[in-house]
Amino acid sequence: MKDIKGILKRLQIQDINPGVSTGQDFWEGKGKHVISWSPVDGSEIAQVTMASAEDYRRVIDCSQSAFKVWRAKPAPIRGEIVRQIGHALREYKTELGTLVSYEMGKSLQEGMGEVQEMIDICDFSVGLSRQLYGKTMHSERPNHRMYEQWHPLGTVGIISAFNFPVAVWSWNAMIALVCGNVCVWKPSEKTPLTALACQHIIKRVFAHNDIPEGVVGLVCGEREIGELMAQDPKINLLSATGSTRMGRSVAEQVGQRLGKCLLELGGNNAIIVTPGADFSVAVPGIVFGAVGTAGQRCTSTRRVIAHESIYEILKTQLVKAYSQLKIGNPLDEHIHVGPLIDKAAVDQYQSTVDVLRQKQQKFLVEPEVLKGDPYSSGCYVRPCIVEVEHNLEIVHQETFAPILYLMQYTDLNEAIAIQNEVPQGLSSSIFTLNMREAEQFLSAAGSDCGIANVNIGTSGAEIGGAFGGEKETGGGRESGSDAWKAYMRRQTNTINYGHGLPLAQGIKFDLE
Ligand code: UN1
Repeated sequence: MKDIKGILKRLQIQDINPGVSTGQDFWEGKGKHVISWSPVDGSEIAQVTMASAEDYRRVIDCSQSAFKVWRAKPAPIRGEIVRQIGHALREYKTELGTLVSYEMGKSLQEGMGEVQEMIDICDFSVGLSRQLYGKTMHSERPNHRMYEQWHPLGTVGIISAFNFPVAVWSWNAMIALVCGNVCVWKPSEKTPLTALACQHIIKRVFAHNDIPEGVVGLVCGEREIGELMAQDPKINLLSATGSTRMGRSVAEQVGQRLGKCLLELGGNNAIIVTPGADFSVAVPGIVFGAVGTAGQRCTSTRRVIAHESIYEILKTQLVKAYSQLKIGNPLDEHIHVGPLIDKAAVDQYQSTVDVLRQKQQKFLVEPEVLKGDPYSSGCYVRPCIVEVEHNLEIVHQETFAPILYLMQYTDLNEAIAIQNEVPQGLSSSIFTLNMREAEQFLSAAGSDCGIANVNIGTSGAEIGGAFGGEKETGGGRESGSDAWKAYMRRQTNTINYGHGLPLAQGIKFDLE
């Protein structure tokens, strides 16, 4: 067992922690005391005092004045601060990665991977700070110059989910910061300690660089804080990650005030396995996608659509691979699958299993809620595989658990139609060595998802690409490519350096 106490100490986590911060300043929220329980062993890790509405307003007001200072700093100088944040994260990678694993339950490998993802986005953002390019255009009028430039929006609110308790915040925050915004983070109430640990790690960077309070705020809080954010016109962009239900409520409230939001919601990701697939790549790709993070990624593989000619053999190989899975304490490096986040998640797993049984679907690997040592937290389940009819309602819903649906197809058009028939549209893959099949899958008539891969699984995207999906996934794009544009406002500028006033579209307007 890792030295959790020592790690908490190095990350400045105490028994009871002030859950509100504007940077270097931390204070006790007047909301509830919330206990963070580890799903790994069921023990209480520490407590956090959550923000009240008043605490929230204090953070927002502070962010508003900080914005005036922060936006005046040249973007590459803002990039330098982010470079130092990336450096601080490198120093604490082991500690933070371990806490992610202990508080959230994902494997230590994946906990470290999550911190690596934060470091990567810092590096990306540093480069970006010198590349916030606008276009120039040729004006139709003589002696005129036209161009567009990008300005920061103001305060960016970030609501993050338990499954990526720190990385998704950093995708948003680091890009928002180099763009000249300030940010306010409401982490999941299930994983407040990893968020607090981040704030402690980066506060040193603020201290060394005389950064004003309010540039990076943290409000550990419950659902009501998220609602305040959604309704608050002082939040210029609200980036929210979580369930489709949460996203719909955020979008409605933000829409009511004609504000901006960026949504990264549920997925129901499928992998198509074609007759010519390389099984040595496809099988581990499917298994990692389905059981990684115990099936609690928004990119987790939930459906496998396999060609009838290879269906039986794929089935056998998947069942064999599942028999080798080691389920247990995620801090042990040999373990593949840790616990679900809490008992409510286990109940959801169980109720989906019940529906599947009621509908007489056939389990190939039986589901089970694991009991006894080392599963005494009550949060461990066995990843299962079930053969299903593709159009069942339950199959079209996202269950955040390691339940893999297996189905057959006859021709690729049918497989693509099955892949696209769900309301979510985040990630998708095809395993094929046939170029025509791959290109058909990637064409406009192919996958309707924001992410479409060939010969890799649905999860584990790199930060360099734009991340997000269509339909009920919410349409937002975060992280790499030109996702930064969502964090800025575009301004078109036309400058007349001549002596006359020619009008566009040749309109004449002569006075006299
Ligand atoms: C999420 O599950 O919310 O592509 C994000 C992946 C990770 C991010 C997942 N890089 O699986």
